[in-house]
Amino acid sequence: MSKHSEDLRIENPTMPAGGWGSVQEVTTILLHQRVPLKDSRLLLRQNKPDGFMCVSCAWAKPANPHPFEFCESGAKATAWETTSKAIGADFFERHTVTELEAWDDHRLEDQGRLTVPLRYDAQLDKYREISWDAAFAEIGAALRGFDPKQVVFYSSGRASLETSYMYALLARMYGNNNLPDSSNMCHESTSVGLKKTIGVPVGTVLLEDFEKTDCIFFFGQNVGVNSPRMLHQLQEARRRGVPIITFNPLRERGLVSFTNPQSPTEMLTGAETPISTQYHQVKPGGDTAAIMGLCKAIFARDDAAHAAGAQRVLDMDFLLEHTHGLAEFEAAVRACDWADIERESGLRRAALESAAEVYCSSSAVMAVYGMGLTQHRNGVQNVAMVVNLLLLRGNVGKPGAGVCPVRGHSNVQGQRTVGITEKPELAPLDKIKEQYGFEPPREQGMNTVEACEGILAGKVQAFIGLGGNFVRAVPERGLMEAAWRDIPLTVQVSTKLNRNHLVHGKASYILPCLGRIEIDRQRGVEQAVTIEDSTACMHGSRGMAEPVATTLLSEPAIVAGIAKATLAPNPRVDWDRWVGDYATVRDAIAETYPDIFHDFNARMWTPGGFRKPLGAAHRVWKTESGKAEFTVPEALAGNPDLKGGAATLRLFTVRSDGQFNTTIYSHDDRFRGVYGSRMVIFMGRADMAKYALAQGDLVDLRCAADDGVERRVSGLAVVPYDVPQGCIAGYFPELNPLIPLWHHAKESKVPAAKAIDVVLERSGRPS
Ligand SMILES: Nc1nc2c(c(=O)[nH]1)N[C@H]1C(S)=C(S)[C@@H](COP(=O)(O)OP(=O)(O)OC[C@H]3O[C@@H](n4cnc5c(=O)[nH]c(N)nc54)[C@H](O)[C@@H]3O)O[C@H]1N2
Ligand SMILES: Nc1nc2c(c(=O)[nH]1)N[C@H]1C(S)=C(S)[C@@H](COP(=O)(O)OP(=O)(O)OC[C@H]3O[C@@H](n4cnc5c(=O)[nH]c(N)nc54)[C@H](O)[C@@H]3O)O[C@H]1N2
Ligand SMILES: [Mo]
Repeated sequence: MSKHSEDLRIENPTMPAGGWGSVQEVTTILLHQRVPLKDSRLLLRQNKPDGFMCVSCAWAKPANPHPFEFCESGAKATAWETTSKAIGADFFERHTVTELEAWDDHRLEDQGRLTVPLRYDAQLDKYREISWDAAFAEIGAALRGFDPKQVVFYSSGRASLETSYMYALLARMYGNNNLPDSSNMCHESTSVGLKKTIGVPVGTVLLEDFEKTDCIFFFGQNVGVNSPRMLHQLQEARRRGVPIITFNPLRERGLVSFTNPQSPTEMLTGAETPISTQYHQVKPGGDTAAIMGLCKAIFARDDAAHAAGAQRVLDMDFLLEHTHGLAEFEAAVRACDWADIERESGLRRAALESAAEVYCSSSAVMAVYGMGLTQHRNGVQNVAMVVNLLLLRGNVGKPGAGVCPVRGHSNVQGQRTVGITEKPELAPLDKIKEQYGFEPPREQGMNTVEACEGILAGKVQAFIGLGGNFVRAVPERGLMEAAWRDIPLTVQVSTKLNRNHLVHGKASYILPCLGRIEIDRQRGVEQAVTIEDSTACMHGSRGMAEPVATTLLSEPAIVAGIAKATLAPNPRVDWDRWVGDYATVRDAIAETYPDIFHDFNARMWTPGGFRKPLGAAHRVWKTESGKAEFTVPEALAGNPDLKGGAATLRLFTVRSDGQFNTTIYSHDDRFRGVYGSRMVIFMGRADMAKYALAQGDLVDLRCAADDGVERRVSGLAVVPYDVPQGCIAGYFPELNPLIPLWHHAKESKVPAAKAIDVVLERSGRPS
C-alpha cells in the first residue's frame, strides 16, 4: 500500500528551511496539480484581510501582511485544493473499492477533487452516483432509526465557524454530544491543561508579543514544516538578538536555520538566519523532567540571589498576588534528583542550567509548543509544566510573554469555540435551549478515543465525518479497520478520495463539498465564512477560485441537508435561511455567544482579526482557586505505562513537508533528506551499530505492549539520523498500527503518538 523501499533515496539535507528549495517545491506542486495560472495568482490573496484564510495551518494572520503572506506548506495546500484534477462517477465505474484499496494514500488523493455524491453498491463493490436529494433522504431515514446515543458526529478542524455551529446544533437536536474533533488527537492536552492552570483553554500570546519578547522557549513543534509563516516572527526576533531555546529530539531544519524565500537579498546571497541559539535533544517524553531541571536551576539561582541580598530571581510580587500552589511545587522540585532528571530527559544538568540562565536573565519569555508535548501519556502534565516554568517569573499576562500552543488545522480552535465538543459543560446548553426551544442532551458525549472504543465494541451505529480521514488518523489500525466495516452507516463529507472511503461501513456515502478557497454562491450571492486562528483571533474568508464542479454543495448546505432529512421541523431553526445567507448564521452565533461574537458581521473583516476575550491574558484567572495554578507532576517518566525494558526502542511519529496529516503530497521529505519512500525509521548511529544495521536495511517494528494484540509494521528502511540513543522516529500515519488505543494521555485522551515502545526485528527473520 505504501511506496516501497526500492524507491528510497537518502541525501544529506544541508539546505536551510525556506530558500530556493522552497520556491522549487511550490512551483512543482502548482504544475503537478495543474493549477490554472489565474488560480496560482490566488496565492497573493492568501491570509490577507480581504482574501481567503489558508486551509493549511492555524497560525495567526497579521493585520499588515507581507506581500506574500503564504509559505511553502500553505501554497501546497492551496494547490492541492484548487487543482483542476477531478473525479466523477466514471472514475468509480472503472474501479472497484477492492482495487482502490491497493492504492497508496498519495495516489488516492492525487486523483483530484471529488465532484458527485456517491453511495456504495455492495453487489458491484463500487461507489455509484446518487442525487443529493436521495442521499439526504436515505441518510435521514437511517439516522431516524438509530439510537441517537450511538451515532458519532466527527469533525476534522477545517470547517468554518458557520458550518461547525450548525453541525454541533444538528448533533444536539438529534440527541447527543458525540462531537469528537481532530483536536482530540492533537491539542486537547492543551485545552485541559491550560484551562486547569490558567483558566483559558487556549494560548495567551498574540502576534505582537513576538515583537516584545526577549526570549522564546520552543518545545516539540516543527515550525519549518507545520507553521512556516511563524518563521517570519522568529527571524525578526533573532535579528533583535532574542534567544530561542529549543527542546526537540530531532534537529529539525526549520529550527536550525531559515532563508526567507520572500527576501530577494537573502535568496541571492544565500544568507541564513540561525534560528535556535540552544538546541536540546530531549528524549521523547522527557519534557516534564527537562522542565523540572529548568525549575530546579531557577530555584538555585534564586537561592543564591537571596543569600547575596541581590534582587530575587523569582517574581515574588506576581507569585504572591496571582498564583496558588507554589509551596508544593517548590518542594517537589527541590526533592527531585538531578540524576533522575538527567536520566528521564536525556539531557545533562549543565545544559539545563545554561537554558535556565537565559530564562532568568530575560524579562519577557514566551513558550511555544506543539505535538511533542501534547501527544504523550503525560501530555496534560507537560502543558502544566510549561505553565509552572512561565509562572516563576510572571511570564503570563504581560507583553512579550505567555504560552503559545501552535494549533493544527486551520479552524480547529474555532470549532471548539462554537460548540463542537463532547463535553456538555463547555457548551452553553441553557442558552441553546432558550434560543431554539429544545432540550439539549446533558450527558457526556464520546471523544475520539471513546468513539473508537464504541466502534470496536460494535455499538456505534453511524459515523458522520465532517472532513478528515478518521480511520487513518487514529491509533490501533488493525482492530479499527476490521471493526469499521461493521458500522451500519458511514457518511463522509470530503473534498478528496481517502482511505476512509474505502474502509467503509455497511451503507456508505461520500458527500463532496466546496473547499474554503472556492467561491460559494448561495441564491446567486457570494458568501464568506469565518475561522479562528491559533491566537484566538477571528477572521473573515472569501472564496476566490471557481468551484471545480457545479455539482458540489457547500458544507453548510450539506449539514442542513442532513439536518432537514433527519430532524423534526423546529420553527426556530430555519436551516434554509441559514444556507441562503451565512450572515444569518453569524447572527445566531452572536446570540449564543455574545461575549465573543457580538457584532460579528461587522467585525469579521477587522484586519488581523478580532480576538476572543481571554482572562489569563489580563491576569484574570478563571480557575478553581481564582489564581494561576502550579501543578506538581505525578511522575518524571515519559512513558509510565508502556515500559518495554532494555530490549525496546522508543518510537515517536512525525510529519514531513510532503504531507498535511493523512494527505500525502509526495513521498519526499526534503528537510530530512529522504526521497521516494515514507516507509522508513530514523535511527542513531550507535543504535544502528548495536543492532548491526546499515543504511537501507529493512526492519519490522512490533509494539512492546503485552496485552495479547499483535501490532506490527513491516519493511521499514533504516535511515541514519541524529536521534537520541534508544529512540527512533518514523512517519504518521504509516506507523499508526503500532499504537494501542489505550495508550493515550491521561485526562485529555490524546493518543500518545510521540512515545511508543517498540521491539525491532530484521524483516523476514526475527532477531
Ligand atoms: N505542512 C503541514 N503543516 C501542518 C500539518 C501537516 O501535516 N503538514 N499538520 C497540522 C496539524 S493538524 C498539526 S496538529 C500541526 C502539528 O505540528 P507539530 O506540532 O510540529 O507536529 P509534529 O510534526 O507531529 O511533531 C512535532 C515535533 O515534536 C518533536 N517531538 C517528538 N516527541 C517529542 C517530545 O517528547 N518532546 C519534544 N520536546 N519534542 C518532541 C518532533 O521531533 C517534531 O519536530 O501542524 C499543522 N500544520
Ligand atoms: N501517529 C500519529 N497519529 C496522529 C498524529 C500524529 O502526530 N501521529 N496527529 C494527529 C493530529 S494532530 C490530527 S489533527 C489528526 C488528523 O486527522 P484528520 O483531521 O481526520 O485527518 P486529515 O488528514 O487532516 O483529513 C484529510 C481529509 O480531509 C478532507 N478534507 C480536506 N479539506 C476539506 C474541507 O475543506 N472540507 C471537508 N469536509 N473535508 C476536507 C479530505 O477528503 C482529506 O482526505 O491525526 C492525528 N493522528
Ligand atoms: Mo492536529
